[in-house]
Order: sequence, then C-alpha cells, then structure tokens
Amino acid sequence: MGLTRQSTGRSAVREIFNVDDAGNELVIALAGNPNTGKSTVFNALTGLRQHTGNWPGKTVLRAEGSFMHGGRRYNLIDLPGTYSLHAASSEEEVARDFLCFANPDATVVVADGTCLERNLNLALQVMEITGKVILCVNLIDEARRKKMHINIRKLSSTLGVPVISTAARSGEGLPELMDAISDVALGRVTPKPVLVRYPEQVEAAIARLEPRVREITGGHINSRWVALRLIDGDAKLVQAIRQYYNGRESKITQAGMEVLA
Ligand SMILES: Nc1nc2c(ncn2[C@@H]2O[C@H](COP(=O)(O)OP(=O)(O)OP(=O)(O)O)[C@@H](O)[C@H]2O)c(=O)[nH]1
Ligand SMILES: [Mg+2]
Repeated sequence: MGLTRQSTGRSAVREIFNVDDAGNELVIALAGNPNTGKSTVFNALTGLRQHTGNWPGKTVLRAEGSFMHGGRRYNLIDLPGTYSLHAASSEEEVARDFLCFANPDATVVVADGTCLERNLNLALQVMEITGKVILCVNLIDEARRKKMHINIRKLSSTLGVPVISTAARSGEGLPELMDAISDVALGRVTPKPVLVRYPEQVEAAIARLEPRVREITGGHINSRWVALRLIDGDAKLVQAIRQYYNGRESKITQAGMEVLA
C-alpha cells in the first residue's frame, strides 16, 4: 500500500498534538517514571512561561512551557509519568504516541538517582523510539545523602547518550541540562543509544520487517521500533500509523487518538 504524508516535522507536531510550535521553536519532551522530579525540572526550566490543559481527546493533564537558551526558544512538554511505554494506560499511550509521532527535537528522561536501575527500564524504552535522548539523573542530592555514588561518565558511555546529574529542587545541574538539550536538539551532539538486543528469532523477524516498514513510513518514525511493535501484535499502533500516513494528520487528535484509545 503506497501511503503518503502531507506534512512533516514540526508542523505535524502542532497539528497532531496541539503543541505550540509557531516560528522555529524546538520541541523538547520530558519523560520519566512517576515522582522522579519531572515537574520540578519543568518548572525550574520554564518558570512562569507555561500553561496546562488536557491532552487532545484524553483526560490526561498536560503542561507545556518554554525557555530561552542561546537566543533560541525551546518548547518543553511535560509528558505523563509512566513506568513503561506499552500503551497499557492513557498516560502510557500519550507518552508513547508523542515520542513516536511528534518527533521531538530532544527527549529528556528524568530518572530518580536513588533507584536508577528501575528507572533505566523506561530510559531504554524511550531510546528504542528516539535516539535524541538525554538522561537526567535527578535527586542526586538524595543519592549523595544515601552515600550512593553514580559514575555519570560511565553511564553515559554505556548508554550512548548524554547524562546530566541534577538536584532540580535546588537548581543544581540545570544549566548543564539546558546545554545538553540544546546540543542534542540542534544536532551538535548526536547520541548513539545502545539498543536492546532480542533473541535471535526476534532479531531475524525485525530484519525481515524493518525495510518494509521504512518504505511505508518514509523513515519518519523509527522502523526498528515499529517492527518490534508489529511482532508484538500491536494493532492499535498499526491503525494509528495508517491514520497518520493517510494524510489526515490534523484529524489524528480525534480520530487517531480515539482509534488508539
Ligand atoms: N531532594 C530533592 N527533591 C526533589 C528533587 N526534584 C524533585 N524533588 C521532589 O520530589 C517530589 C516529586 O517531584 P515532582 O516534580 O512532582 O515529580 P514528577 O516526576 O513530576 O511526579 P509525577 O508528575 O507525579 O510523576 C517533590 O516533592 C519535589 O519537591 C531533587 O532533585 N531533590
Ligand atoms: Mg509531574
């Protein structure tokens, strides 16, 4: 089936998710497990330049705000806190669809530095969808208090993405986080995230499916991830993609989201 897309990039972001992307603003997503300090990071970065509402077609709260850095405006979207991106709840669905379809210029995964291992599960899932990831190891003050030492450099080289430690409540590390966001969003730094390798059978199926997926989606969304979801029998995602690529982007808010629901 030959599918075409009528609009690409940032205009699609605005159309699909009602994100304010007027001008040449960069769109930055904030993801993370619940209670890791996402909103604290969001508030510290955006100050009073923010507004809240619901996600289109959902009763899930959304906060959107912006900050200026190096003469550019960065539009920050606070995604719902989730433990995974399996679209098992409205929150997970919103987070996953935004990362998959809205193509943010960078995504910050906010993790709790006192229980990193659990938080890295979501980080790896995000990294499967988008390569433009920055890991923010937050609550570093708490980790320090508990005498935990986190080797940020090693974490960064192991994961293949920039890692910044922060104590968002006191503002520690936030200037560095802004720099890292800017580096990734503007393409000065290209993360090379490690990808989870699945059993050989699954990898073989991905290898067979991926080229076809790429052909259909024109490379606009991550073909490896879509192939994985197809193998998993994710019918909702198939419907969403069909909707998206039939050139009805402006309707995906109602139609696509309802189809996805
Ligand atoms: N000590 C310390 N506390 C923090 C830090 N960042 C956030 N907090 C506190 O952690 C709690 C949760 O912060 P939130 O910003 O609401 O976390 P969240 O990830 O937005 O939570 P949900 O939206 O419910 O998923 C609040 O009491 C914050 O004040 C930090 O770096 N250090
Ligand atoms: Mg929050």
